[in-house]
Amino acid sequence: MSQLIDAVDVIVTSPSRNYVVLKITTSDGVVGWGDATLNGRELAVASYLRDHVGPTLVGKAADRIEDIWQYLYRGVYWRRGPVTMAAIGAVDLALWDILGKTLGVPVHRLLGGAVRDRILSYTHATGWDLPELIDSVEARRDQGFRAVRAQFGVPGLDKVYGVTRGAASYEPAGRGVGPAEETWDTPAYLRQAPTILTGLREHVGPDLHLLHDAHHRLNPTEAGRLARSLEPVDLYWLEDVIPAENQHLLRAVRDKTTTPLAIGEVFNTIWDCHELISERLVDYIRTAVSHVGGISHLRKILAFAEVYQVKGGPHGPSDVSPISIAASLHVGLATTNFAIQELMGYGPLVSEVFQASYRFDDGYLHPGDAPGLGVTVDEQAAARFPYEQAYLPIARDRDGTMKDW
Ligand code: EZ4
Ligand code: CO
Repeated sequence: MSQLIDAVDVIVTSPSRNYVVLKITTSDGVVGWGDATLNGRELAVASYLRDHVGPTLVGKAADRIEDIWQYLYRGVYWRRGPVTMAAIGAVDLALWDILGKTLGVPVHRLLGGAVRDRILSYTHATGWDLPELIDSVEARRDQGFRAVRAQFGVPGLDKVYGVTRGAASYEPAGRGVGPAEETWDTPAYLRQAPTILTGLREHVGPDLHLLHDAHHRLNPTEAGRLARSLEPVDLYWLEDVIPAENQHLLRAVRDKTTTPLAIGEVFNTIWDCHELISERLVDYIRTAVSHVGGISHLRKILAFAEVYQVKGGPHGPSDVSPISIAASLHVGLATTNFAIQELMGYGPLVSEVFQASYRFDDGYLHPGDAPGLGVTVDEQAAARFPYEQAYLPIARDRDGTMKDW
C-alpha cells in the first residue's frame, strides 16, 4: 500500500542567500525535502508551488514519481520555463527523498547503483590581477580541489561579476530592491583573458583542471576568438561564451577552436537543449538538477547526451541549496557520463538550516549513504532568516547598453 501525500509546505529562508525549500509529508509521516530556489525570482516559484501545485498533490501516491512528473508537465497547458521547471524539480527531489527514506536506501541505489567511487568537483577562485588569482587558486588547491574555475578583473573596470578584489569573500547576489549596475568592456576582457589565464597555467603546472566562465557576454565572433586564444591554457572547459538560447550559433564557435565548451545552466528541459547535444555543439551540458525538473528529467537529458558523447557538469553555485547538490551527486554517482560537479560552497549560516551528509575529500565529492538524499532542514533555524530581496548585478556597455546575462 503506497503512502499518500498528506501535506505540501513551502519554506522561504535567507541564511545569507534566499532559498526556497519544499517539504512533502506522507500519510506515514515520512518527510521529503526539495529545492525550489530560483535566484532573484524566488517568490514566484514559492507561489507556483503553494498556490497551484501543492493542493493538487495531496492524496496522490507518493511513490508514483514519474507519473507525478508527467502530471505536472504534460497535464498543465503552460510548459517549460524556469519557474515551472524549478517547481516540478522541487517536487521530484522531495519524492525521491521520500522513496529512499521509505526503503532505507540512498537515492543513488534507486538509480541503478554507483558507477564510480567519487565525483570530481570544481570550485571558484577569483582575483583581480594575476598575483591575486594565483593566491586564490592556490588556496583552493590547498583545500584539496583538483579543478578550479578562475575569474579575473579587467583593466579599466571597477567591478567584474564573480570577481573580488583582495581576500574578500564573494557572494554574487546583493541585497536591495533592485540589481546593482556594473560597466562591462568586451575588448578589454578579450585582451586580458589569454594574458592572465596563460600566466595562471604557467604558475599552476599542467595537472590542475582550470575552467573559465564568460557569462553569456560575447557574440560568436568574439567567443571564437577567445576560445582559440585560450587553447594554450588547456582549459577543462570554457563556459557560457554566448547567450544560451542562440544554440545553432555555437557551431561558429566550435568551428574555430578545440577548447571544450560548456553551456546550459539556464536551460530547463531537454526540449531546450536537445539540438545542442545531438549536434554535439557542446562537450558538457550544465543543467542543474532542480532547475531542470529534478532527478527524473536530468537523468533523461544525460541518457540522451550519453549517445552523443556529451557529459554532464551541473551548475552548483551558492544559489542552489545543499538539497540540489546532494541530488546532483546521487545522479552523478549513478550516471556514467557525469563528469564534474560545481561546488561554489556556502556561507556559514547555510549549515544552520541545511545539514547535508555529502562529503568532500581530496577534490572529490560523495553523496553519502544516508537514506534518501541525505539532507535535512532545520525549520526553526530557517524561520530565523526571513526572505530579503536580493539580485545579481546587471552589466552595461560603456555607452549604457544592457549586456546579456
Ligand atoms: O551566475 O548562479 O557557473 N556559475 C555561475 C553562477 C551564476 C549564478 C546565477 O544565479 O555562472 O555564478
Ligand atoms: Co556559469
